[in-house]
Amino acid sequence: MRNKSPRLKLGVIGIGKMGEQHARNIFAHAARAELSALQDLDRARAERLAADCGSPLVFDRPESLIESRDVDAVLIAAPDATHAGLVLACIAAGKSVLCEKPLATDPNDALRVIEAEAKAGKRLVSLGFQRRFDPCHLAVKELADSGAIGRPLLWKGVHRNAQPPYDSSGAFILVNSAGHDIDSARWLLGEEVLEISAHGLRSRDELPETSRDLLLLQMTLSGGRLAMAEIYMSAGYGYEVSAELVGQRGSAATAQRDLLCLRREAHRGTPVSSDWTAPFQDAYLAELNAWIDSARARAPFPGAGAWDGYAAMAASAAACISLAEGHPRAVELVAKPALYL
Ligand code: ISE
Repeated sequence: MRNKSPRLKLGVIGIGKMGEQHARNIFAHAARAELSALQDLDRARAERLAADCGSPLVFDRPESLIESRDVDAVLIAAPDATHAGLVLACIAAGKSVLCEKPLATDPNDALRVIEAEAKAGKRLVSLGFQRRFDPCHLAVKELADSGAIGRPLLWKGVHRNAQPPYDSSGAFILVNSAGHDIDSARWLLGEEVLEISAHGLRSRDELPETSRDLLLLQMTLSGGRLAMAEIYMSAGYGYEVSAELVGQRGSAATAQRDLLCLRREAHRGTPVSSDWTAPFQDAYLAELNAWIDSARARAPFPGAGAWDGYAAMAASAAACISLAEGHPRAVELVAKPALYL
């Protein structure tokens, strides 16, 4: 039976691939919330989605959606460069916000967000690092936290897209996509990234000269532990993400949740989707409902917050410098405000 208390009215800003998935998830799966507003630069696109999702209000400007009395909380899935400004507007309006990664495209903009949230004195900002809600990643964390592999020493990650989402430059990939891997290492090891090095290559001649669509990150963390990630945006065969914690007595790695094994023409194996949202649909739903419940209860969100978005952005920015200059780069973080301790 539906909870009698009023459902949270959610507005979604930006209805590209991820924003549309979030809007449809709210409409179809959010038990304690309703899709009340949409905004996109392409109004016709917003109106088509609205017609599919219970006819929520459609706004021309994101600020109008944020300020609307018909919106209690905001989900931001607009282009990366708009995230920090829109999050600041949500903080100013006193509204909970789930911002898709990255929090910002520059560490100073991310810093402005944590300063504004700290000044507001309440945790309004949540980040869309959905791997923290993925059952496989959660199983790895639970096993490692139990001591079953001894002290975790090394985080290893693989992040492969079938093809670059928008841009194959190293800087774009490090800011747009690598934040997931940096956050996964920080979260699973429970430490900050102190130093990062990035190396990259262009995987194929048909990509622009500036492409660095295959990247290797190496990180040293605050407790002396290590992390490394392969980030390959032109893997071709499909989309795959994995994480492994290597400990003193063993390792714990995410498994691929395969639905079937295909046997055909002397081949036996499992199909791999090229759609980067498909493997994480469970995680997106868990993240969404956890955010809704935290916003309704004005309780801390169990996933990533503004500090995590800032820390990931600071590491991404240092990785961009490392990639350009060819040597490891220190990750500079401000002292953590009391709000995040
Ligand atoms: C995309 O923006 C995402 O957020 C996906 O989770 C990530 O795996 C992909 O590489 C990004 O382009």
